[in-house]
Amino acid sequence: MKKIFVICTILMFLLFIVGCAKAPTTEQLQKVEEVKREVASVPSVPNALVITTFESGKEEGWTARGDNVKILVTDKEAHTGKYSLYVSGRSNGWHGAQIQLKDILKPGKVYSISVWVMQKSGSSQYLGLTMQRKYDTDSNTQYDWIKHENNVPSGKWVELSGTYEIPANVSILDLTLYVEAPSNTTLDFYIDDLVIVEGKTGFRITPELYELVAKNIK
Ligand SMILES: [Ca+2]
Repeated sequence: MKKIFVICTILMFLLFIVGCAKAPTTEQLQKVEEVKREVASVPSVPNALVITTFESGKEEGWTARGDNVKILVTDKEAHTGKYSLYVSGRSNGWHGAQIQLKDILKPGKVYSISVWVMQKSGSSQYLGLTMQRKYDTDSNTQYDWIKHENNVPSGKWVELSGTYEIPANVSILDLTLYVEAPSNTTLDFYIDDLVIVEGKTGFRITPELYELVAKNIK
């Protein structure tokens, strides 16, 4: 139980420090450094670099992907807490929501990424988590699938997760993580609880864990 409490305390810290950040600015990177120093003293806690829960009421670094696409922090649905990010106005498979990671992730490292998605179309849908990347060694922009799920049921939060490895000795020109719905160009969907940790062992936010954290805040 003590271990769980320590993890929750650190997670609470992460939720407030990193989760409230906006774009990956110098200010955010400084906050990330603060978080890294904090978690370094607890080896069992994953080395979280990015957490977005939308509980700040802001987009937390996410932007719309595609012309006329809209993103909105909403309290109509949430995987945990009160808020999630609602994506609408899509007109292409690759349209969706994205977050820029080029100043946060580093060459020669492997990362585990977890995000939760939900759609309410009334039928199962195909949703994907993809990395748009360009290294100095790439002649063109590349698109790496991290996790694509064919059957995301209507009305149910589903985790998209996987690992992403960046070669050593490259310069990162672009590294944009995004959620898309490749086969349904007009699908609206919701996103919540992105967590990126260094290493191959993933970390996910669950409603149970969130509740535990919420109790510790009081
Ligand atoms: Ca949330």
